[in-house]
Formats: sequence, C-alpha cells, structure tokens
Amino acid sequence: KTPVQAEEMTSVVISEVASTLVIDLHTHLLPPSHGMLCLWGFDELLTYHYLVAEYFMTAPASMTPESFYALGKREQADVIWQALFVDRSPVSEACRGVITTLVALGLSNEVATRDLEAIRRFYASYRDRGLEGTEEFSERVFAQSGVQYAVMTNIPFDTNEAQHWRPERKDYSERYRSALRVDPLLSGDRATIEKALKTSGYEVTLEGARQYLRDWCDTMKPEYMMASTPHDFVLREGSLAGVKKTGVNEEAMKQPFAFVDQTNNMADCVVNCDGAEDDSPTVLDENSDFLSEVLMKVCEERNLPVALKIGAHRGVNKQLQSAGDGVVAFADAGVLSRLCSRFPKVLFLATFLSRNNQHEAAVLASKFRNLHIYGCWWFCNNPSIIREITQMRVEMLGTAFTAQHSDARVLDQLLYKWPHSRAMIANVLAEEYAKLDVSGWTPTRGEIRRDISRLFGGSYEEFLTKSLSAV
Ligand code: REL
Ligand code: ZN
Repeated sequence: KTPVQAEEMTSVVISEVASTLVIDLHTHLLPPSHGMLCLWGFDELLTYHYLVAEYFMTAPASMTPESFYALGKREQADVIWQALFVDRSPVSEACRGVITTLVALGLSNEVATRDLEAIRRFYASYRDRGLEGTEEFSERVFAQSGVQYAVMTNIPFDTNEAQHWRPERKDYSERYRSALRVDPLLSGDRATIEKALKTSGYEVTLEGARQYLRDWCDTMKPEYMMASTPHDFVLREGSLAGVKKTGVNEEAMKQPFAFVDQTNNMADCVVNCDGAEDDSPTVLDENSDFLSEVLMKVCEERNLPVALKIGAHRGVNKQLQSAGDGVVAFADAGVLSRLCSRFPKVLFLATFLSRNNQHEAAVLASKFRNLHIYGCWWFCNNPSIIREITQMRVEMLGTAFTAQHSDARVLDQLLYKWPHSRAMIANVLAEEYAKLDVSGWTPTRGEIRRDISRLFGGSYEEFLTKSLSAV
C-alpha cells in the first residue's frame, strides 16, 4: 500500500511489466492438434516472412524469389542464416528476435559458436516425440513468455484449416482461443464466399451466408470476428444497409461487397434507417452488402466484436508472396469512425498499420465507446515505434487500450516479441509515473500492477464484457 519512492520507480515498473501475465489478442498461432499448421522450430523462425523480405534486399541477383521458394524449408533457413547472421550482424528487430528466442531456450552457447546443428538437435529432442513433444514445447513457450492465452486467426474459408474443425472439432489447450477470420466479407471476394456456401451445402443467399457464419461461430466459439481490410477499402454510403441515402459516393458504390441471390429470396427485406420498409426491390442483387447484411447482422445477434486491421497493401511485390505485402501510407480512418457510428451496437477492436494513422486512431478511441485500440502492428512492431506510439496512447487514453499483440506466426516468437515489447512499454510507463509523481500523485505498487495488467489484456477483457445492445 505504500507509495513507490521516486528512485525505485523504474525498477518497480520494469519488474511489474516483466512479471505480468499477458493476453496476446492477435496471433497466427494454431495449436499442436492442428498438425503441420502449428508452426514452430528453427527453420520456421528463420523463414519468417519479415526475414525473407530482409534477405531479398541483399540477395544475389541469381537468387530469384522462384528459386528461393523452390528450396526446402531447411535450405531456405540456411540461406537466410548465412546472409543475415553470418555475412552481416543480425541487428534488425526480426533478426535480433531470433537471437533472443534461442537464448531464452537456453541455446546461448550454440548461438555464440554459431552451431546450427546443435540448435537443430535441441529442437529435434521435442519434434521426435510427435504431438506430445509439440504440446510440451507449446506449454513451455507460453509459460516462459508469460502469455496467459493467445487468440488465433481461424479461417473457415481455408480448407486446410477447416478440416481441423469439422466434422469433428479437435480438442486443444486453453492457451489458444479462437477468432473467426472473415476477410472475404470485407473485400467482397464473392467467388470465395459462393464456393464456400456451395461446397458446404448452404443456400447462395445473404441468409445462407449469415447461417454459414452462425454455424462457424458455433463450431469455433470465437472471441471475436476479424478481418484485415483491403488497402482500397471504403464504406459505401449506399441505401441498402439501413443507411440514409445522403451523399452517395459513386466510387464507393463500386466496391464489390456484392453477393448475388440466385434464389430470389424474398425474406431478406431491406429496411431504411427509419425502420420503415424501403421501396427498393427486396430481392438480392449485385448491390447486396456483405458487410452490413451479413457480418454486422451476425455480430449484433451474437454480441460478437469485430477486430479490424487497417492499412495493409497486399502484394506490393507479388513475387515475394507474404514477404511482399506492404503498408498503406495513410489509411482512411474515417471508415472506422463511420463504422462505429453506423453500427453502435457492435464492438470494434482496431489497429492501424501505418505510423501516420496512430494519432487519429487514438482520438477516435476517445470518441466512440464501441472502439478499442490495440497493439503496434507489423511494421509498427519495432522498439522505437512501440515506444512512441505507447507514450502517445497513454497520454491520450490512460489505460483504456491494449498496448501490444504479437502477431506471432511461429510459436517460439512469443519468446522474443513479448520481452522486446515489455521492455519498451516499461520504459514509457516508468517515465509517465515519474511525471505523475512530480505532479503530486505517487502510485503504490498495487496500483501500478493494476494499470499494467489492464494495458496487457485487462482492458481488452473489460471491453469484451461491454454489452452495447442497450445503448
Ligand atoms: O493478420 C494480418 O492480416 C497480418 O497481421 C498478417 O497478414 C501479416 O502477415 C502478419 O504476419 C504480420 O505481422
Ligand atoms: Zn496478423
């Protein structure tokens, strides 16, 4: 209960941040029961798409993306190790992350002697024990990184993944929680949606799509729905989804949210914003709106939030596959603001990819009670940028945001992404408490612990329990 002395503030904050259990609210991790889809180990670490992108900046002209991807995983890893760890020092964030990870696993001697074979032998001691070894490794990583649980990215449209959920849902550890990824509904990828509905025996109508989503919710029991919006995403100002017919944006209306109803289902009657029946035809056609009529409807019904990741430009260099995705210099944050006001009963979690959007995002979070900002995503997940973004957020939002998520694709990455982020966030917090102390408010250790726990997952869980249906 005693206030923390000014001279102890930094060490108290650092030790509290280091020991708090975090909730990792967005990852691409899948549980060991998902077999090959659960990525872990040295070769996966080294072939992370951040490192592939870095490798190609200095790769010889003779190594084309085609020839690189034609190599086996182990050979790709060897090539990257040679280029980024032997021929030059691994000073980038992604490279340093590999070193932090290996050292956390007790491999500092092997790292010091650059002994790849010994590193691989360490991993083999788990891998050789099949599912049991993988589960043991998974539990070790979660416990050691202080991650209470990680939210996965679960894609029903991906048949490779779907087979792990149906016909029988595989059991997995409570360390993993589900998020249902629905990008085709935001990008208007009609071919994917139609195919999914047809092959799973649903009616190819908006109601069919809603039922598809409801059924996947029953299967996956997600914490939230999620999508990464396409770089040219706009929210159309059409008349269909209960939106006033003011200022129709012609460009926006061309956005392909369309979904053709081949059965002329008259039940899907369109209602305008006053709740009165619209004069427009009740049949579905290419103007049908997946976002409003499918995703938002099911979110409202199920009281499920939507997590949006905004500002990625896919395929900037297509040859590099996922290593060729980039960032939109400045995404239109107005889209998020319009979503929050148009769908006040839906909770939105959001993160932006561009550093340029971070300030506006924090302002929006303070305007909409159905919006929660989380994490420093991908190109913002670098120590210097984490520091700057976190400081600004604390100044503007107090503790009403989530400081970080890992976006880990490879299980072992929890062992670097979290300590690297914790270190930066702790520095910021120590400075903020010091300023508060100077102003005349000295927090106790318990108060500091409470605040930190909010920033690392508590605020997210509090946000999820909000029920806006009464608003
Ligand atoms: O979930 C997303 O859309 C992104 O986070 C990913 O596409 C991206 O590749 C991710 O691994 C970056 O950290
Ligand atoms: Zn992601």
